[in-house]
Amino acid sequence: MVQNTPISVVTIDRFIIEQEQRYPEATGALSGILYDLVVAAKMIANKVRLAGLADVLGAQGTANVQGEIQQKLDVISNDILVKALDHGGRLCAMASEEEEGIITVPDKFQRGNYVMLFDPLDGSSNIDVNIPVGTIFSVLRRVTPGGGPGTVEDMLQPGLKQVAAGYVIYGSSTMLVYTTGHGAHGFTLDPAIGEFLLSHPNIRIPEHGRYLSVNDSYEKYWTEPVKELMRHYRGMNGRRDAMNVRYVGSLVADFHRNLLGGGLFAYPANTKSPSGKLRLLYECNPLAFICEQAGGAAIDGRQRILEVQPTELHQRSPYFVGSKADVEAAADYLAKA
Ligand code: AHM
Ligand code: MG
Repeated sequence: MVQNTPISVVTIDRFIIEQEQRYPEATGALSGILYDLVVAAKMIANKVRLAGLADVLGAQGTANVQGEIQQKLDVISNDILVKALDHGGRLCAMASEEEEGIITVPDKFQRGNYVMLFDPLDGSSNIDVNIPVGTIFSVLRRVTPGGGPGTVEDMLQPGLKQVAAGYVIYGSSTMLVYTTGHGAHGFTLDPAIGEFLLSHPNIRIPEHGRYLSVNDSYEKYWTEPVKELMRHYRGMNGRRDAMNVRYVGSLVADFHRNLLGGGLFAYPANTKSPSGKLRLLYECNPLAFICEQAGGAAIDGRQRILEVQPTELHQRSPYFVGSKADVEAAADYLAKA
């Protein structure tokens, strides 16, 4: 007899509405932002699927604010997100890893009380070789008064102030994982009907990790405490079993695997990059929010990521995120630095 796999009939729209109904004071603005984001995610997924066929591959020939070569799909994804989110009357500004300054909402549209920050297509250097990439987003309530354009001040808030955050992974399937502070929930895009369906409710990350994700080609630039910590994860100091090393080099892919299977992603500071590589506002904060909601943790080596007060839009941070016990080990070892 053929066993049918149960199919989720909980669409992401339904889930968002049901979450909103738990808060009678909710205005629906946050739900609206999430609906717009879902549309953008489907559009980006469609472009990513065509990579290799359509004329979207390869470098655009321009450099972004960090001096990195932008891929065409970076630019396309950025445009999709801005256009999907600028006119709904819920945001007063946006900020993107791909743009130097903030993106204001044009005067012709209403402005709302939220700001959104995003990395439109993280890991995009991997697209040419068909490796999963992702979109990462973070939503904050504005702190500046009035209904005028949002400002940088609205963006420079600690991650604890996020009201929603999430990511989309364009992998063997497209998944969207998000939180509004009530658990982390995952949805898989059913391409036949074009809907994200609830596939991973209330994700819990295992307490101890199986996987260690770190680029150890930087080992010679690590400090002694970081080297010691990595020996610990590899079971070389006899205090734990060796973790399996898995490094895709695409943050969303590495994070997603570790979130579901248990593990730690680390991008430590090193003598060549004293603040690491990843961006606090576009990458570290949103994934830290998700990870904490799933029972994990995230630090910059000294401090809980979500408590770091940002000072610059494109600020980088060392990053250790994943299973709680493994992040605690990082805190212990790095306290000796
Ligand atoms: P990007 O935002 O320019 O795509 O860079 C971020 C990516 C992450 O996806 C990944 O974890 C990291 O860079 C890999 O860096 P490295 O090659 O130094 O290990
Ligand atoms: Mg990025």
